[in-house]
Amino acid sequence: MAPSAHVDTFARDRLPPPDALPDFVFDLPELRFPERLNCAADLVDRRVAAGEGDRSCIVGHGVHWTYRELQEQVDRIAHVLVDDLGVVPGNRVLLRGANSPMLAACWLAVVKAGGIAVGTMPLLRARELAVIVDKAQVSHALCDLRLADELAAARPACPSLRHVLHFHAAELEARMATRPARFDAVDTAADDIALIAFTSGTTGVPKGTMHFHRDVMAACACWPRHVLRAGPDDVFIGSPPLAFTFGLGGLLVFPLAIGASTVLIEKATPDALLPAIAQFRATVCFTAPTSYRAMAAQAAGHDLSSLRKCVSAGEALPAATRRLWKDATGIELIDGIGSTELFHIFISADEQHARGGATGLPVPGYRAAILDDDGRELPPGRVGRLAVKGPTGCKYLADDRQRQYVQRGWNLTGDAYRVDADGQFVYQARTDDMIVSGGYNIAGPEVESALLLHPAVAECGVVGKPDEARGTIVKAFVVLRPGHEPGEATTRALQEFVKQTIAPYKYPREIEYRASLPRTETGKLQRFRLREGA
Ligand code: 3UK
Repeated sequence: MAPSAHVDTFARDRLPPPDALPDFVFDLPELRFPERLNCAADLVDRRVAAGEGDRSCIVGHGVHWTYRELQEQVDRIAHVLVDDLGVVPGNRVLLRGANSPMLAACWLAVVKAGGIAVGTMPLLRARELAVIVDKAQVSHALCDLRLADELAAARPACPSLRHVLHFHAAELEARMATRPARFDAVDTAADDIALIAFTSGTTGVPKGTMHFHRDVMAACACWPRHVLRAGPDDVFIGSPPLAFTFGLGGLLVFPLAIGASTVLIEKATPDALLPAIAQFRATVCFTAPTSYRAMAAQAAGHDLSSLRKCVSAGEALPAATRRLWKDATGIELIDGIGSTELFHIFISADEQHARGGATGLPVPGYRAAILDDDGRELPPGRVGRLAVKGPTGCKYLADDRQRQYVQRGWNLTGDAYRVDADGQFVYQARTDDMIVSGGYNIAGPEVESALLLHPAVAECGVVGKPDEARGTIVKAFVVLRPGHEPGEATTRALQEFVKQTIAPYKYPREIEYRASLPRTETGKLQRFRLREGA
């Protein structure tokens, strides 16, 4: 290993022990990295040095920066961090804000200065922020002024947090104006930690996943290059927060890696995303399956002619949603499963390989297998635990759950999957979401996919409900489309429809109607909350 540039070795000292690390495989020529690498410098400075500084880079929040302009913002922020706030390589710097060009510049500045960026979801409350600050022993924070309150409320519980600086017409910009426009990137080792991304953690303390500078560049070399295949003239847009690695990759790191441009909008609900695609002539869109479903219903009123590639991730893409989007826009969705632990997508299908109901094939650079409970590889057709390895992998910050996620060198994502004869990986459910009813194994998402084919269903969630006679029954929570009424007749129609679509024993014995379903900020259905309500 090349010598670390980190003066503060807190994170490095808390990497998992060698025997708890996943296997790392680098079997593509583009996965050979130099010993010293600063991913922020690689993404921004290299482009400017290559004479492409005038290319359009980041748009949003009333600004439009070229690569050269972004570089200047990043360098001034890096100077503020180092000269004014005393950030040393290895310090954890918390970032808080909705997606915006400034938030992106702050991320790049922290990483360029050798710090470790700790992104946080905009909706987090003081209590949740305090847990993250404590776990990562965060020393500094850059925070959007409009989100200052919760962080301020957290501070009494955050003794490690010495400096908070606000941005967006605030102190950070005032200080930037006094600092030099050029900053030399800290000469980090390729395996110095660049970021800690916390998992959304539906239960328990969130896990901090650590990623090296090398991991960020490895992610760029795999899925974007081999599956997405966007180009320098593409304009990226989407909804996932930069604090979520789906958003960090799709809306910042991947476009910069190819010299493309990215639109960072603060509010990216389906209603807001559609007009933004038209306004910015966006060509590549990243969002979650439910967002595509909602946008498909309204697509006709918007000019989406600029769009050419649409990526769905975060949860399983139902075949019905793929069809709706194709009918509305003519575009075949690119589905991909990724995780915070692996940084980004590792199984996916491009437009040519897309097949309704299947996620796709292992992304070049990654290997995937289906294992039984004893870790033995299962043949095609059998449902088991999804296992993955590649150039990136799980490295939790001081967390015993490392030995659950990583076993025998494989990353176990917690998903039940099956491989079909054609090699396509087919999602079943989260392993702990499989419903066992009347002796049958039923995957909730399969029942959801069937319900979504019915024209009355806008959204739905299917869980197991404890039942005296059967142990567990299949229960569906359904949001109806406008013009459809809840009631006995609708319930019977939906049940009959499911029985006609998939094996009859999987039909929901109980259906409850809701105005909306509980979702995380990353677009995932919170099944545990539905189960509590069942
Ligand atoms: C589920 C999917 C079926 C699956 C993520 C792309 O979602 C991301 O990261 P998280 O850590 O969650 C990981 C889990 O989410 N999942 C994600 N995508 C799919 N299930 N089909 C999909 N296409 O349970 C997985 O284990 O929040 C996604 C890129 C980066 C990410 N961090």
